[in-house]
Amino acid sequence: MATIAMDSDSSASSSSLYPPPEVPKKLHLENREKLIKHLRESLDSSSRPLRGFVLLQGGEEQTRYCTDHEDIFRQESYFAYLFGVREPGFYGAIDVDTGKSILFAPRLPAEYAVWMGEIKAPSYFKETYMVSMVHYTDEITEVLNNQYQGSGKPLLFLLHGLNTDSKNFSKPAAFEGIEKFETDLKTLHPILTECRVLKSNLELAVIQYANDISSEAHVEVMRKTKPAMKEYQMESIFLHHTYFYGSCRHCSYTCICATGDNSSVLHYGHAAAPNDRTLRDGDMALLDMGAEFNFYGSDITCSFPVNGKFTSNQRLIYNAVLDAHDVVISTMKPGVNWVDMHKLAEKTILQSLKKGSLLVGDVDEMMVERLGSVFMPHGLGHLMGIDTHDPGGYLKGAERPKEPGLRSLRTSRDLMERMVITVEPGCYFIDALLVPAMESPKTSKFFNHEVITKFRGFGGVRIESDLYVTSDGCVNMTKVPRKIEDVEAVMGGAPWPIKKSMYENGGS
Ligand SMILES: [Mn+2]
Repeated sequence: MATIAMDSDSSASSSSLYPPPEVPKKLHLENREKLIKHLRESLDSSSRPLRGFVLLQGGEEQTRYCTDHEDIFRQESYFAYLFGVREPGFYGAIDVDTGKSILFAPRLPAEYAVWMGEIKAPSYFKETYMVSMVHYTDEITEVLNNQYQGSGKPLLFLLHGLNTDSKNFSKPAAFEGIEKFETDLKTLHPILTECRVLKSNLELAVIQYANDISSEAHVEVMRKTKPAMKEYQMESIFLHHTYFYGSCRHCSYTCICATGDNSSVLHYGHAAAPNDRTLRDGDMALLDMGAEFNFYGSDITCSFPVNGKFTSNQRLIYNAVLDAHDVVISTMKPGVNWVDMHKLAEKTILQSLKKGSLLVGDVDEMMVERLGSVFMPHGLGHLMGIDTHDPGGYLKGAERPKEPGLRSLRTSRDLMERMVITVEPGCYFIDALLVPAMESPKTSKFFNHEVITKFRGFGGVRIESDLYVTSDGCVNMTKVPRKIEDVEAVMGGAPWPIKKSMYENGGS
């Protein structure tokens, strides 16, 4: 299979990223050490004893409705962060006193070996996941009591807290015999969530691979896209490339493969709009697709004309969004506030729309009336990691902004070194927002009604990259063609990354 990766013919499918790297389980060991350090500091600062166990329950296998069809299991994200366990039905504990980690594996029935394969011994899991010991889930009460050094009932720190994107709560561990323990539902969630916000070097390396393989797959899709294709064929090329070369069995989210007016539907691609339109010459495509590698995700959007050549109207909207994307990235560094970055992106887009004669009047006045949210109703970007919308966007007590556009932001925080965050400005022509704004006495005056009418049905453009914040700036982990000349060159068959000499020689 190695010859596939070696293939240097740029017209055939190939990958320089095959085979995918082995991810060291030390990544999760480091995550556990980081949690215990921060948990101890927190307990110490409130004069509480450094005693008890962090206890998490891993994910369970799910079946389809009443049937026995099992969906492919994907580990619960907090459990994946701390233990990296890929199998369902586990519990995991960490001793706050000693830092020792214990996995509890499900005791599988003998017939498992007939239908599912070898039943692995506890020693296998101990070695694979680099934990101090492994027992069975029916031994939790006994083992934790034996390990406990203090007096009275042992204390369990359980995971309970709000996910500010879904509004769901994480489910605290439950098991037979839990009444024999003291439980604390408050302490763990904010500390563990904050650990996930700032990425380690190993985490960054995994996210970089997810970005590399997804970037390469986006380029592959760009090269193969032609009018008369179906949207799902673009999705299929992406899925094949990331799985075949990158071993990515999961995506970070459902692929959005929107063309024509569909590209103004922000969450297109769901079951009721399943990427099934036929591409027409002259359409823009908006492809938001990201693969997941070893639990960690990527979240990338490319927009391009399906026939490979931008029209002047497509150039105008595309460059408005690209300027916003670029100016935000060049401004990002620790201490910069994310709401300010959102407004910077909005303002940049409004200025371009004014320059292109779609809008008239004073841009600052447009900002006061929140006109930017008519064209970009979603937030500028979000924290990303094991979850596409990684938790920690709103610290305890932090309020969501209330204004249109800003209230869609998944974080209002100041940037910190080692955060991974997406930058995804967009400009869409959504009738449901555009028509009321054009009719409103407050905002009607800003529209050049004659010009903007020509953009009805245009769809939209989004450009999305994944960034990590460094001590004095940020690094773009996404490596896809962005400049119009690069997009057109790659779609015309040029290699990616573009070789400088191509331009010097007057193009391909
Ligand atoms: Mn995103």
